[in-house]
Amino acid sequence: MFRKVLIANRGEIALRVIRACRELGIATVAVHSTADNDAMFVRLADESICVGPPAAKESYMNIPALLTACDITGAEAIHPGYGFLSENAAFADILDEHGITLIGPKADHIRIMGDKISAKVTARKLNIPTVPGSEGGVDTFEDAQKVADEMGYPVIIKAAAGGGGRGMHVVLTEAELESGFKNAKRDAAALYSDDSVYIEKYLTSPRHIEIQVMGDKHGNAVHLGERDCSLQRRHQKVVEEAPSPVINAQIRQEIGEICAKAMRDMGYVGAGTIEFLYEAGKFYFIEMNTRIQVEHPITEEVTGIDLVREQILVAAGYPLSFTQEDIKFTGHAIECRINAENPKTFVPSPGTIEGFHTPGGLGVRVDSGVYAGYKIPPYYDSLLGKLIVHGRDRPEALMRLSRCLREFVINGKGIHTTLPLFKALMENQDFLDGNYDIEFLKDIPEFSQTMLLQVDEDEQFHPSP
Ligand code: MV4
Repeated sequence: MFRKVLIANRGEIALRVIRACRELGIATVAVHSTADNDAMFVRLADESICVGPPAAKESYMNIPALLTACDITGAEAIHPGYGFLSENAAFADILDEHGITLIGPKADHIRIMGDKISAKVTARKLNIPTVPGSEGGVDTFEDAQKVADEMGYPVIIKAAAGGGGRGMHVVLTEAELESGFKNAKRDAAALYSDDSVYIEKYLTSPRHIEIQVMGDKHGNAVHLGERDCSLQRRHQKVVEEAPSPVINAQIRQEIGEICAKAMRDMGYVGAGTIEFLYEAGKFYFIEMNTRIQVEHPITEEVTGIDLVREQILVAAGYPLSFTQEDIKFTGHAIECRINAENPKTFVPSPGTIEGFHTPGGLGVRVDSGVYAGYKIPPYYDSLLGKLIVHGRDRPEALMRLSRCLREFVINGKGIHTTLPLFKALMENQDFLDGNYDIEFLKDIPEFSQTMLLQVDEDEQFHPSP
C-alpha cells in the first residue's frame, strides 16, 4: 500500500481524497496555489506545499512542480481528482516515466476516451450501443451528406476533441448541412487545433444517464448502477439522482453488464463513467469519462461502497474488495451542487462566507471545502460543495432534500448561491414526478436566471462567530 499520496486538486474533492486516505492510514500531501493558502483541504492534509500562483496552469496543472513536490515529500502516488490533470494522458505517461503511480486508468485508456471519435469506435467494438452516425470521422461535406441522408435529419456534428457540450452543431435540415459542416470544422480547428468531426443522429428529448464502472489490475470489472444527470444548465450538471426514475432492476442489469464486460475486455483499471443518452427505452453511448466524477457520492450512497478508497486500492494493485454479486442497490440518493456564482456573469462570487450552517441528520451528507470566514477565490470553478441525501425510496429522499434545503445557510456580502434554485425545483411537479429530460431546466424560470441570495435579504442570516 502507498505510504503517502499527493493530491493534485483543490476544494471538496481534495478533502474527499484526504478522508479516504486517512481511513486507509495513508499520509496526504496537499499541493495548492497561493490563492488557496487558507483552504480547508490545505489545513486537513498532513503536509502541504504551495506549487504556484493562482492560475491553475501554473499550479494545480504545473507538472514539473507536482513532480518536485512528490520528490520533496516522498509521495508515491498522485490522485488527480476531477478536472485539472485528471484526464490528461501525457501526464499519465510522465508519471509512469517517473515511477509515480497515477490513481487513475492507464494512459492509453485516457487517450482513447479523450478523443470522442476513437472513444465511440472503441465503444462500438466492445458492443456498447452507440448513437447512429458516421463510422469514425467525417472529412468532407460529401461524406457528411451521405451519412446524414442515410439516417435522416436532424443530425449533430461534434468535434472529436470536444466533449462536455463544447464544439457541437445541430443541423435540422439538409439545406443547413453545408454551412453546419463548415462551421463545425472551423470551430473545432479554432477551439482545439484539431478539425476532426463526426456526425450523429440528433436525439431531441433524451435523458442523460451514466453508468459507474470500476476495474482492477486482476481482470475484474463491475458496474455500480446508473446516475440520472439530465438536470443540467449550460452543460453544467445541477442535480443528479440514483437510481434513475426511469430505470428498473432489469434494465440496470442489462446495460450494467454490457458496460462491465466492455471494461473487462479492455482491461480498464480504476473508476470510470460511461455516458449515455437514453430515449424511448434505448441507451446510446456518447462519451466515457476516465476519472472520479463530482456526482460519485450518490452511487456511494446507494451501494455503500467508498469509490475513492477503491480507486486507491486498485491503483496500489489490490483486487476490487467486492464482486458484482456483492453490490446491492439500496434506496435513493439525490445530489444538489451548491455553486457560488454571480447571476449575471456566471463567474464565481468573490465574497467572504460569513454564515455557514450545514444540514444534518439521518441520510444527509455534505461534501464541501468551505467554512465560515472562508474567502472564495475567483480563479476556479464555483462549486462550494454538494448536498447529498439518501432515503429508502425517492419520496423519502425528496422529503429529506426539502428539509435540508431549509436548514442550509450560506451567506455573506456579495455571496450568491444556487440554494434558492433547488428550493424552486422542489415546487415543480414534473421534477417531483421524475418527469424530465435534458431540456427540462430551460423552461424553469429560476434556472434561466440565477436568483440572488444576499445577507440583508436573508431572514435566516446567522452571524459569524
Ligand atoms: C447529443 C445530444 C443529442 N443527440 N448527441 C451534450 C454534451 C455532450 N456530452 C453530448 N451532448 C449532447 N449530445 C446526440 N446525438 C444532446 C446533447 C446535449 C446534452 C446531453 C447530455 C446532457 C445535457 C445536454 C444538453 C444539451 C445537449
